[in-house]
Amino acid sequence: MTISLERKFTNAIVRKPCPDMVNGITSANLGKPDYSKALEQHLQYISALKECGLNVTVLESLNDFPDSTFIEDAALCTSKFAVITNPGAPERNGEKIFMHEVLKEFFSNIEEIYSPGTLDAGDVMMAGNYFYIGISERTNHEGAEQLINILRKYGMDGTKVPLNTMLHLKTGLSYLENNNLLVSGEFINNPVFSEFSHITVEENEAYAANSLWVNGYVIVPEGFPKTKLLIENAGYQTITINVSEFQKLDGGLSCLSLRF
Ligand code: CIR
Repeated sequence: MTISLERKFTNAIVRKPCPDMVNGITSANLGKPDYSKALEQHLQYISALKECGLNVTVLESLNDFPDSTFIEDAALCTSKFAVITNPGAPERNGEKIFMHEVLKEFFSNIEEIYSPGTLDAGDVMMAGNYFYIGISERTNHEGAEQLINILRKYGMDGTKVPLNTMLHLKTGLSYLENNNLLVSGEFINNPVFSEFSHITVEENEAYAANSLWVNGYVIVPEGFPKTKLLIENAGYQTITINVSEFQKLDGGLSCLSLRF
């Protein structure tokens, strides 16, 4: 099921990286991030979100959680409610504790995912009122089913998408609104996404499959010219930023913020 309504975001929440981010979880084999470069890149990211018209709330870093700058995984924000997730990596699970305080400033309806359900919101792709939920090493069936039940309470719905190799669903997919789906790797031929119009990312630019639509703009990671051109040819204005230090931790553009 696809919906072509284009949404408009007004807010973003980001979390400043902490010095211990250099010890974040990774499978990337790109070396350790440079903290001062990461701070600079994070400021560029905030500027890009502002350029797209968002009010950006910047949260203080959480020193005990190296991956907490990837705030997208700890909460899901929709037009009607927010969900505090139950992150699937044990060393990241405690990030959820800090989300209620933050979200209550913006949402009167706050839901939660409970154990044994686990869910990282990097596994959740929103397309209008319909949500695709990756079943991954971080998100289990129980967590996804809890989310689907929450969605139904608010007149929304969703479906599960088992992953093979990707870390998160949105590692390999980005919804660019207007029925356009940026798609890579294992998702290219997945029939679940066949109703979307595909913009297919080449294997050697796979990281750019996590580009970020915000209010008609698409923020694209620096260094992936073919994908940038494909997105521009589909009619979008792009903003390019360097997020190399976050890529070293398997993190992409969407992971670095909550948008609503
Ligand atoms: C992790 O492994 O959890 C972090 N190093 C990267 C999280 C990236 N988040 C995302 O794709 N939503």
